[in-house]
Amino acid sequence: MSSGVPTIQIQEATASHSLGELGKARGLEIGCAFSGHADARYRRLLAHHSRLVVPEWQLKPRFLRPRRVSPYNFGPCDAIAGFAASNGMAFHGHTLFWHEEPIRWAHGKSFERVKSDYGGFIRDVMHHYPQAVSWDVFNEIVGEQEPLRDEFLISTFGLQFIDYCLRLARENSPTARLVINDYNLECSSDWSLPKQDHMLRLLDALRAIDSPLHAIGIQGHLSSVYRASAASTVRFIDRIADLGLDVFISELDVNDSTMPADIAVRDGEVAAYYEEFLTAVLSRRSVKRLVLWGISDFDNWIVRRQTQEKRRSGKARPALFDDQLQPKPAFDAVVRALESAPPR
Ligand code: 9MR
Repeated sequence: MSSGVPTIQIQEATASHSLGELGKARGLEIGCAFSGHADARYRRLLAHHSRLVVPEWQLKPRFLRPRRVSPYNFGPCDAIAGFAASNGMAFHGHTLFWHEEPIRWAHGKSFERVKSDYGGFIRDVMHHYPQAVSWDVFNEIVGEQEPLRDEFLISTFGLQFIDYCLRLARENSPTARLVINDYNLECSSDWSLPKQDHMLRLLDALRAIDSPLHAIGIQGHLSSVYRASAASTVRFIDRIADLGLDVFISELDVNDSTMPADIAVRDGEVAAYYEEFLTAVLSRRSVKRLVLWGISDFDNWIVRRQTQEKRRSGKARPALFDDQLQPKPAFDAVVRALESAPPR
């Protein structure tokens, strides 16, 4: 991608199609989450396929500043942003708010206090990464059972807080695309279905007060236990598009926890899952970005056993490339889905 990238050897999987180029030809931005892993071959693989980098955890509020008195820990994320820049890749800010790793020191009791503490945090972080083309201003604020997640700032200050952060984000980066990102929006289980409505209700409310927002991130952690519904996701995407918003498939992977142990069968099922889901959602022109939550099994949160899904057997094989960085059937499946996507 950049002139600094060494020549790629034939046996390296990177010599094949570039997902980033395939996507670009269709107006679709292809990105990958990145842990900052130092391996040079892995970095080349990422640089070859991805046009956008998302730090996997190094930009999360509690990682950046666990205590009020802590200095900002920008170093690890700076290294990832530097990798992106030196390879001509864009950088996405994930995330300014996350219930799972909150910064309690910014949980003021009064809204004025929240504005100064949480608002100050948002300002500092956005000023540190002016190159970010987009921000997950909020990650995971909609509930399955309840319209908004029961989290201190959200349940205390509600829409006022969400609107405040979005406006502040726009003020600090007028050109960045602002995103609300969430999981299970693609899930077909009965218990998860209300989540789509909860998101649409939130979007209606934000629209009524003219909050700045550009896209909804549908994470797309496709599970073998709780199957995704491509059809329901497409209907949901259309409703988001009706509101004038873009959609990012923002954290795509396939959790193979209950798939057969036989590797060929498992890889085939993983590939089919990617292909079915992607072919359906990419048929919608409002889907403008696709981010893989790890391009390879070599460095992957599911392989690292950071998920809650219990494994029935075998080592996880959730990504497009294996732990030797060789392409799997899932890679060809994603290529086919990209090739069949209409231009946008
Ligand atoms: O993949 C990420 C993992 O390495 C981190 O340990 C974890 C906690 O910071 O977050 C994971 O990424 C999550 C993302 O930020 C939000 N959606 C769910 C992702 C998987 O848990």
